[in-house]
Amino acid sequence: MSGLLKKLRQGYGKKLVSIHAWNGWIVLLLALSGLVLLGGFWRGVLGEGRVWLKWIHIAVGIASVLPIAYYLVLAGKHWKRLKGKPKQKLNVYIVLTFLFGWLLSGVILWQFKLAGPRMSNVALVTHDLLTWIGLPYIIYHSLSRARWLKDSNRRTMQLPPAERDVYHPAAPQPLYTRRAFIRGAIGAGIAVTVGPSFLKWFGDQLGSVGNGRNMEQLIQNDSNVMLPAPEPLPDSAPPIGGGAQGSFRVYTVTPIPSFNNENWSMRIDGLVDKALEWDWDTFVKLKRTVQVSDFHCVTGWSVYNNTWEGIPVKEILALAGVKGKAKSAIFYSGDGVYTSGITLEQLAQDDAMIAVMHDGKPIPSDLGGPVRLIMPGMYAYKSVKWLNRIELIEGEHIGYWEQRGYSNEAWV
Ligand SMILES: Nc1nc2c(c(=O)[nH]1)N[C@H]1C(S)=C(S)[C@@H](COP(=O)(O)O)O[C@H]1N2
Ligand SMILES: [Mo]
Repeated sequence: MSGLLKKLRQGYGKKLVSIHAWNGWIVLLLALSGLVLLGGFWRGVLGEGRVWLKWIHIAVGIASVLPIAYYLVLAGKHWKRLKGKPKQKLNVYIVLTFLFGWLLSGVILWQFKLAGPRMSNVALVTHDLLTWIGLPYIIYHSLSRARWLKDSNRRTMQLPPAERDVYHPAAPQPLYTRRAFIRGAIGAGIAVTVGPSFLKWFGDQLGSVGNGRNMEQLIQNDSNVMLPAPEPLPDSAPPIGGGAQGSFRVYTVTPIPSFNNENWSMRIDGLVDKALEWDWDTFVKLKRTVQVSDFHCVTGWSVYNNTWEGIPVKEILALAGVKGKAKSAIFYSGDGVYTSGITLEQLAQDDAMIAVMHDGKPIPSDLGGPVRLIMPGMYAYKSVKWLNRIELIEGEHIGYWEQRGYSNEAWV
């Protein structure tokens, strides 16, 4: 072992440089893939590619252990060389903290099923937070140390390169070097570019912790006009769940559709005794029930204690009468694109619900209102938003995300 360590440590200066370069490329790759995975815009564009990209991100993330471990082997010597350079030491600590934090939270997100929803939630927020702070830091770090900047500094200082780090009482000390100015400009540029999105993200996180401010915004933003508004049952207002905890991330693969009494309807057809269709007037009169359940997205976030009010899927199936041949149902979204398939066996769950209200209020358009499917036992990609049709079929249906790599069995 010590023989190997010795070998690894030989010529460490060059090795440090190459570790630094490798690490830089890995961070760049992870940053690009990570930002694309995060961005709502790319969800729709990428489709199936998103699942691939996620695996690339995970694989590169795991591979990032190698340069970190190699650095740790050389760290002792590096540390000696940094003697008397507290700023550079601090930089090493900061970068290592980010790398370890990303790695640890990333592994939890990768193994979210083992970690459970609460751990994954914390890991996701940590991963995002580290990215918001760490990425600008690293961009600043690499830009402000780029060779062209060093060269420009040398010209400013008018000192031979070998002496530029030496305290030199005779040399004039300019108040603002050209390098300091360019660094300041880079820092300001990054702050202006990243700042607003960071503040928005940060606000969303705060809103999700306490008073559900986030939800109020979603309700204000509601572009549906469904009349009459559904009257909440006593169990919904106030919600027996005590109010949802956490915030929904608005996911959609299409522009968000808007509905009103004219363009909205609900239908059940396929292998049923009689196909049925409701307009809003008749649909709001169907008997509803209330349930409290948690909502888990497969990407790691959850919203707890949702009080949903709606029609149990069972009741709708019973109204139409399911033919013996039928094995599963396709749930269609009014966005015209999104679907998900669920077997009748799975739909026998009491809590499978066609939801009309959340915490005593109509479901806003961003969250899939006026009507969305809720399958509390399953990951939320089964919970089709803007639900407008149920079709009973003989076989199995592979839905939108299921075609793109998500498991058709989605039990949490
Ligand atoms: N029509 C439609 N339904 C959908 C989706 C979608 O993109 N379009 N995304 C699914 C996924 S992956 C999740 S996690 C939840 C998110 O629900 P929310 O946007 O209300 O938070 O909706 C599910 N239902
Ligand atoms: Mo999801």
